[in-house]
Amino acid sequence: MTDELYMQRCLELAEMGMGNVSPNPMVGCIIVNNGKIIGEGYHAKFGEAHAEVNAVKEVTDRFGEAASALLADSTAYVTLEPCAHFGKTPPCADLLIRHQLKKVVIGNRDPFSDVDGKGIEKLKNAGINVVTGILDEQCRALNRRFFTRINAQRPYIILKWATTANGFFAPKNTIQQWISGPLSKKLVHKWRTEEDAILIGKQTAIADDPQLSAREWPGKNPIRIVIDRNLQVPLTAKIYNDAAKTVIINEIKSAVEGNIQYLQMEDMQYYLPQKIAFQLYLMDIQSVIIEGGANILNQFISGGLWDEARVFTSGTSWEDGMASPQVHGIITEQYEVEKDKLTIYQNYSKK
Ligand code: AOF
Ligand code: ZN
Repeated sequence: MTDELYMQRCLELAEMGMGNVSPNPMVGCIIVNNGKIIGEGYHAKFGEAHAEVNAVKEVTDRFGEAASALLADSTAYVTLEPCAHFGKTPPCADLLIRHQLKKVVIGNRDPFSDVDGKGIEKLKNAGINVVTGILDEQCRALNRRFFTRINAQRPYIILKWATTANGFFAPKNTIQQWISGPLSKKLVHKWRTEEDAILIGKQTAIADDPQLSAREWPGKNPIRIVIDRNLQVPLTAKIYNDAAKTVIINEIKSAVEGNIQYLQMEDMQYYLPQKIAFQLYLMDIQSVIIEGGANILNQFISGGLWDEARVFTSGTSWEDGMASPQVHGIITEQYEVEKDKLTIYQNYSKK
């Protein structure tokens, strides 16, 4: 039980890297000596120190000369197997071995091929007591984007839309009206800060003329991706006229013009979701939130190419409109956001 409690703390720390470490995983680490946490760390920024390095550093900073004896008598808890490779930083397994930690308790094995058990093996060969699989499921859930990218060679795909109480997604033949309330909008902006990319189709780009930013929540903006096969979104659209980067996937041209990257894709009428998913994987995009329109959402749903669907249902009903997408999955969360009901589905075929 104590192992689980300590791992829970590591998970909290890991989560602090959310939005800043992709395509790396979020990782948290603590060093425990004689029942006391003496150092904590997490992977805070892509390309910078790993969690274990920061946790060990806190111990050496706090305890000076006494640190080496303390570390040699301590247990390290870490949400992910310590790395074994020389990447942007030297191997964390070597660091723990050098400081002669007595025991290392791990959440998940790292699926990345340069590590994938080699970190655990290094620790064991050095005589360190290694325990694995503590809060395995929770650690995997936290890094579901990282695991999906490595195991399925595609980003983690989140679908998001709002529907009226009677199942309409958008009005027919008029501009889009906001269906969900202001707090739901804020929540969506928070979600945008958590993902690498946001994706919409041509219809939504034209009808809503959205900015696709996270302006109502502190954090970074995702890369904007627009699917516009024949380049029909007018150059007056907001996304073409601000400082942020946009990638336009289309059949006509490949070019970079200011902040716009045109990315050419062949035969977009066939296997579009699969092609987009692989293209985003190649771009190191680990997660994407797809916010419409119904056509794009339905293509990803019918292709089975989604992981989570986040659906707002408002209290209002419309007389007519375009039908909302529908998804079948495991409902994992359902709650009220002001007057809206939020339902989160997981794709059960992936379990
Ligand atoms: C750890 N602790 O905190 C993290 C790990 O390019 P690099 O050098 O930053 O290495 C990235 C890989 O290292 C990443 O794909 C994953 O396998 C592992 N991440 N490992 O021991 C950490 N963030
Ligand atoms: Zn590492």
